[in-house]
Amino acid sequence: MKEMIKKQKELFYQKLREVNDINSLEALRLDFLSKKGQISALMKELSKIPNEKKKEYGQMINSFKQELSDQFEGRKEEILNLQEKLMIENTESYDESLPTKNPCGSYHPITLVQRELEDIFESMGFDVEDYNEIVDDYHCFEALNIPRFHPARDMQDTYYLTTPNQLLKSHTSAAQNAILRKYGPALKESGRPIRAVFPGRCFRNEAIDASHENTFFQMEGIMVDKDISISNLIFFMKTMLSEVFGREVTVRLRPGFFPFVEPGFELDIKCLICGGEGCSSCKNSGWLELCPCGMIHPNVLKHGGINSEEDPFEYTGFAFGLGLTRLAMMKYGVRDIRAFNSGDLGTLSQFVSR
Ligand code: FA5
Repeated sequence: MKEMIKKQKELFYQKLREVNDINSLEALRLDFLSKKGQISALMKELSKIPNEKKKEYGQMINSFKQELSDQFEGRKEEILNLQEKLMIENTESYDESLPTKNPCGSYHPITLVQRELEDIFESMGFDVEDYNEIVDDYHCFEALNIPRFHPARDMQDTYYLTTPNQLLKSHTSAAQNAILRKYGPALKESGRPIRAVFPGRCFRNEAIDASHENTFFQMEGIMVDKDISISNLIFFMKTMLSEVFGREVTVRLRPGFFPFVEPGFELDIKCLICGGEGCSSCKNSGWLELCPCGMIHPNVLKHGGINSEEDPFEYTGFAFGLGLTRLAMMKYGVRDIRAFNSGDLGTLSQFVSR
């Protein structure tokens, strides 16, 4: 019996060495491990030997069977790995320098316009500042000369939080007081003018249409120094617009009321979608309100700690609140403001800053 098992083992290993593919491995497995295979034949031989030897030989056959199973599994894995390697070497050639099929991310058009504007203003000596999206009533309204119950609050239908006095920023002007307080000391001590822009996301409970969103971006800017006048304001607005559009654009300045500026203006841009003919983007008026602005109201400068009671006009300044989302519409020819918050990559990934 021992001799028979030894011979079968030798035969098995000899045949296993010759096996190179999965089909012949399977044939070998059936030859040894199937019901009619060599192991079953050895088991049948077991019935012919004396009882006292049956246990010993039975264990030998079983451990041989286990050895075969392990060998089959090992060889199967080797063959599959080899096949995969050959497939990669022979058929799966690839060129590392080709562009990937996975599309790369791109900047949102508003981010592109915002960064371009930041560069323009930085080149004119402005600091770029950031501010919270949740603000309090004082910064959003009171510090801007809009006391509680003043009708001007109705101009912005605001999202109030359940926490008392807290709201989602309805305009970037809410940061004016913090900026005045931050840069005021340097203005007074070393005469460094306050020049800052502060972009941010704004929220209003708007009736949404092609040019109104409930979540949109503005970029606020202020400049405060001695003898700042409307001429300075107009100069900076013109420079900013011609830089960002890369050409002259037609604008108009008309009186506008905002409690935090005096005098106040509306700066409109001739609609670049229809060329002033009238379309849904400009509500058929040919013009789009883009950048209200004006001379900072003395009360705002007082709240910001800039001027004293004794000399309320020692320093003067201008402020503007550019509609960044609308600017992106005009710059990129986007007819409907809703495209910006749509998450539609087909639309949003096609813009590149010049
Ligand atoms: C303001 O928010 C003032 N804080 C701006 C300001 C700053 C005036 C400093 C004077 C001095 P207004 O509500 O008009 O003003 O908004 C300013 C600009 O933001 C608008 O001209 C427009 O371009 C944009 N804007 C306003 N509401 C929306 C909206 N719902 N969707 C998209 N853009 C809007």
